[in-house]
Amino acid sequence: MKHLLISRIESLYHTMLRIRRVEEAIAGHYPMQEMRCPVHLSIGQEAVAAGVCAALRQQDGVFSNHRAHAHYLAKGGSLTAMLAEIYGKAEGCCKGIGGSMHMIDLAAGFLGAVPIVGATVPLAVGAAWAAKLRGEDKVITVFFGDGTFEEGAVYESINFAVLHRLPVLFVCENNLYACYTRLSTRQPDRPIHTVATACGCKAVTADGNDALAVFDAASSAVADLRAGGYPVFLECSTYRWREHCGPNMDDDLDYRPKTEVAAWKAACPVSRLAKILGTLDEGQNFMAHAEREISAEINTAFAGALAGGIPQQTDLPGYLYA
Ligand SMILES: Cc1ncc(C[n+]2csc(CCOP(=O)(O)OP(=O)(O)O)c2C)c(N)n1
Ligand SMILES: [Mg+2]
Repeated sequence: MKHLLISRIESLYHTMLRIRRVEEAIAGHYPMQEMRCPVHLSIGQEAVAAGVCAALRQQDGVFSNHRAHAHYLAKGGSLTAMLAEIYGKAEGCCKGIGGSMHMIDLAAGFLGAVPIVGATVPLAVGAAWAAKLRGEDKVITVFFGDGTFEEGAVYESINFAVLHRLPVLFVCENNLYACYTRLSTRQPDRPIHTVATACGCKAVTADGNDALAVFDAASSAVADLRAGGYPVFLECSTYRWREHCGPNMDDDLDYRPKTEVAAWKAACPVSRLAKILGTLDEGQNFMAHAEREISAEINTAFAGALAGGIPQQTDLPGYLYA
């Protein structure tokens, strides 16, 4: 039992550290202006992607949104194909014509990311409906932000999923902001998950900076879904560290209280598990090894992505429905 818990902590730590280092590397390369698409980084929010995806199987499907890198990587999407996509290379996961906000890796069960806020929620419900009709043993997860609750399709989707008892895990990453606007000035004063409960959807919450807590909540939700129960809504509280869109910090803009930013940084999800690992025999070795391994992987993946070619204009009609 103890061994299982340690290997779970190691695996969650590794997933989060990998996401953190990949996104830091993206932020580092961005000023070179070779990445010609916007990037929305999840630094600070890694525990949600890591905890939820650790509760899923390869054949389970995941949908994401504009802030997609963490979900894609946690679900097992190819790092080189993701970087190639961000660099606009033909070898990218969307042939280099989608960019950071259009990620897909069907082999990993990462069914897609779309930047239109709320757009993947109905897609996930449709995928779950298809899975149910086909008798497939899979659950569909969709990650979205607190801002998604300002889109009507989300309410309709939850209603439909409850009505048809579809195997959907709705994961709301409540990071308190949509761009520069605080939740309290955009939505009524009520916990977001109560909207799901009002639609008859089972709802649970988790500390979104605690990967173990997210994993536990997601695991029991997924167990319910697999048993043929109702869809489940999981609200995770978390916080974005960098600017809404782009590689930089934007604390100078003063739209977030400095004390709030500092408190959330002190609750860093990666350091949280590092503290636990630091108390274990071999924990320091594990972390040092993970750093080296991830650094080597990132260097290789950047080199591979940069070596790719650019998409040809003549290929464009091949991706259009006429
Ligand atoms: C329908 C639609 N409206 C507006 C936008 C512009 N936009 C992009 S991201 C975003 C904020 C999303 O906030 P949230 O859902 O909380 O996700 P977060 O960025 O915090 O992860 C907005 C308004 C959009 N992409 N789609
Ligand atoms: Mg948000």
